[in-house]
Amino acid sequence: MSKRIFTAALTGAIHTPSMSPYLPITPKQLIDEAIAVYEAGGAVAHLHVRDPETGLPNADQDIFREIATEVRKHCDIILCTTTGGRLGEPVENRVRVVSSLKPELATLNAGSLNFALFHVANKFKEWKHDWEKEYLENTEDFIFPNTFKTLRQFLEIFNKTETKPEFEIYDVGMINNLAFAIEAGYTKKPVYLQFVMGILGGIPASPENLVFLVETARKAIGDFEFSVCVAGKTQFSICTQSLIMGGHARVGLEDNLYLDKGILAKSSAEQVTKIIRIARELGIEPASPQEARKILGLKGIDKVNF
Ligand code: KMH
Ligand code: ZN
Repeated sequence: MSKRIFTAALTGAIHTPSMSPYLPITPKQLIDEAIAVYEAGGAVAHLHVRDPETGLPNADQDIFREIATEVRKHCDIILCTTTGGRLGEPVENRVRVVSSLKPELATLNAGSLNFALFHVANKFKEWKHDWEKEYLENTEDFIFPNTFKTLRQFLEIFNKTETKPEFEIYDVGMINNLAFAIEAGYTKKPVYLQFVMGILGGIPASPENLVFLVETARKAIGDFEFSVCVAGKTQFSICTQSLIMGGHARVGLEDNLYLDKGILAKSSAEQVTKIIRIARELGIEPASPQEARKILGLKGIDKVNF
């Protein structure tokens, strides 16, 4: 039986509170979501934090710690903390969560891109908070900075804390960046890649492009574990393709607010339940957090600092 890792990205920094009443904002909501994802069969919860009053994504270390500590009391789900943070968060703030919590797994964005969400702003008429419209519109001119220097400096910290990087690959050239980082000795194989498809500014989400990404990475890197996440409505179909290709899958409200056409997901756990139902039809079972730790070669929950 082939076991795969199902990750849920709980809240992210892309969607804003006006887009869905179900987007988790407060520490309590994020804690409940992580536990619900575990109960639905998810092995990993990808975590961003937000200001509990305004919903603005931030990098508040106390909130990260509160959530991680509380989730750990209830279950052994792997927490994959973001080092992407809010769009526009200074680079040093983004990586602080790795130094302080020493998580088993954290994202590491493998290249820079014009991370664009401005085209989404005009789909909404009413905003709950002042910041939302401008936050989205400003991305017309926003470069999400992940230079070679950032890559090197972040990896020095990851190596110290024995945190496994989940390399976020938004476009094919970023595979090259990662191959360079391995060659230069910044990080060691086997690496774990998250192909992020469908962000404006990155690679479009299509079956052909996923094949292209995986094949390019095989040539440049050799062996690796990979997962796929998709912004928007092809989330479930491309995640299914990833499973068929031997990969893992990430769902969650960070990437897609819907469960089906026109139906908002009430939680990331609902999306986890759906993708696991599809997986089982294909003879694929979800890996438990302990099995996921083995697959990814993680240091173990006893070595985190929370
Ligand atoms: N917040 C976005 C800029 C990550 O978590 O590292 C990208 C992101 C990736 O969410
Ligand atoms: Zn994220």
